Amino acid sequence: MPVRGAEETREPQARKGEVRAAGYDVIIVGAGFGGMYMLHRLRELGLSARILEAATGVGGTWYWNRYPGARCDVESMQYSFSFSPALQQEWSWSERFAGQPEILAYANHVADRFDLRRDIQFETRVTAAHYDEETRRWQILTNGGERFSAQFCVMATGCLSTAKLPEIEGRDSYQGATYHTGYWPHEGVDFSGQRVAVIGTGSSAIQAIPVIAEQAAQLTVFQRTPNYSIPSRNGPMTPDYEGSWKSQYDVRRAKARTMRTGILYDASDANYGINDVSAMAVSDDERRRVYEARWATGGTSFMAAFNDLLTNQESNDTAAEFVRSKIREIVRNPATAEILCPKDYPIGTKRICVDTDYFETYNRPNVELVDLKATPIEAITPKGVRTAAGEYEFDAIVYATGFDAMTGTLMNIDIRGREGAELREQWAAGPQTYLGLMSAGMPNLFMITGPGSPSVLSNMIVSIEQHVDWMIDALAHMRKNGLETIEPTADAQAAWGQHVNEAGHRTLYVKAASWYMGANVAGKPRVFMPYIGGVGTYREECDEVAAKGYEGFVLTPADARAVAAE
Ligand code: NA7
Repeated sequence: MPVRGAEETREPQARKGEVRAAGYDVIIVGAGFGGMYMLHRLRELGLSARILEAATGVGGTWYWNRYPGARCDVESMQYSFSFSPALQQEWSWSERFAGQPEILAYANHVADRFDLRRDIQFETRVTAAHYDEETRRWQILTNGGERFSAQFCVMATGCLSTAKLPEIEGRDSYQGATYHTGYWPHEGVDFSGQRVAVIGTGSSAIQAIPVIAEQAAQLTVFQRTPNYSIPSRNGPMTPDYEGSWKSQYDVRRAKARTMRTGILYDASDANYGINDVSAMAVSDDERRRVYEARWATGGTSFMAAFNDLLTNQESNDTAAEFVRSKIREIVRNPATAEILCPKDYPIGTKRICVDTDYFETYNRPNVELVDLKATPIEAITPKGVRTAAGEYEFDAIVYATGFDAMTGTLMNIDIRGREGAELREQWAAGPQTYLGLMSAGMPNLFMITGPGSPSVLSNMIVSIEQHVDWMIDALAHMRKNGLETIEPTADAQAAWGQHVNEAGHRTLYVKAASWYMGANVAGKPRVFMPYIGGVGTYREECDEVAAKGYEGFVLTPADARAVAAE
């Protein structure tokens, strides 16, 4: 059966004794930006689709990550959908970098504006997806025991959606309140008058710490690895800035899609804020001037100060040293400043952080920093945290300890393809994908921003739109040509995996024990999971594959079974 239209029957024939599953052309897992855009485009194509979403609302990562200070580090004018000219004109952002509540409001606006909710089933967690070779359909199971059947299954499950608590002895014995930044209570938390611990100093902690410090009586930060962080210089959106984007959105969005990260760091600059010069090609004074200017502008554009910061150790050292000099300038206590200075991995190889008053917060009298390298945590106790230096008592512990990134959520679903082969087993040594879009042996199972695509190294919304558009084109092609299944060949997948790996190893990224490398989860294979080739290059690679008749994929005609059966 080819890709069917909405007008055709939805219900697959139930086999004898089998509970009949609700049938769709496509089941989408997740109602974040990826899932919502996919649903919208599928409707345009005339396919029936349903989103299954564990949360009570849309927004994905912005639904869950409600910790104080949560904010996007891509500018709002760019961290937004481009597919609808009307949407991008009518929505107004209040700040240069929007906070979580505003991004969640935007996600809800998108859901309402495109009437998406009627095809979203909330509070429904997908626990299994099994491919039935006989019917050539995915059988999808949920935590509520519901069953769905679909010709296609799209995993829009996000890259950072499985929060990770640290494996510390005695964690469950603690009697105070505990929170994880990735599962923050909807009603918020009032830390007034409390002694609060924050464990972890990644992006989430760096955003949360200055805000919690203002409220709590005492804040103690437990740091294992210091992070490089650049001030965001966030501020209110100005009518001029908004107007300059809205009047040139088409041109600017088109350009952004060709950039390495999918972001224009400075839309008014001839080179879009990328300084295409080696850090070693300029004098010490000039280099310092460039870094000072980037520091003053703020945000992740700091890493575009020179063109080899992520490939040349010597160049990287100059940027790292500049940031350390800033930390030493800002933090008044020299011993605390030294603990906050990252020294043992290149800048940018763990995700560069962007903050508002992070280092300044350590000048507050109610904030203390504990260096876990010097005094490791021995246990969580009923009253607090015990390190090699003694016990600290707290009213609340905030775990800002990150995620089982990029693969965790997919590996938690029991996904089985042809001959019952399990994704978990196939990915045991690291994720195996072709273009980060599909995995061999899993026909008609797509991943939005899967491992092996630029994903977390890019503006996620740019990457989401590109993936969804590619998938929609593939489905339209299948429909037009009477094709029923699509899946990558093992050879194409292996070659892509090698390409992703080689690209990663040409950079300094592989020198850091980061979540990009799976290093934050015990036993997880150390593989550089995202594709560093760049959003623009990657788009060309995907388009070329499609132009060559979906090179590296096997597409099966609807009547192949009849032929095979004869
Ligand atoms: P991250 O960036 O993974 O940060 C987690 C932090 O928690 C990091 O500082 C870790 O130290 C620390 N951590 C983890 N386990 C422990 C234990 N057992 N003891 C002490 N400290 C620990 O997660 P975030 O949520 O901040 O950010 C994730 C992404 O979300 C971010 O990059 C943005 O893309 C949005 P470590 O570095 O492992 O020594």
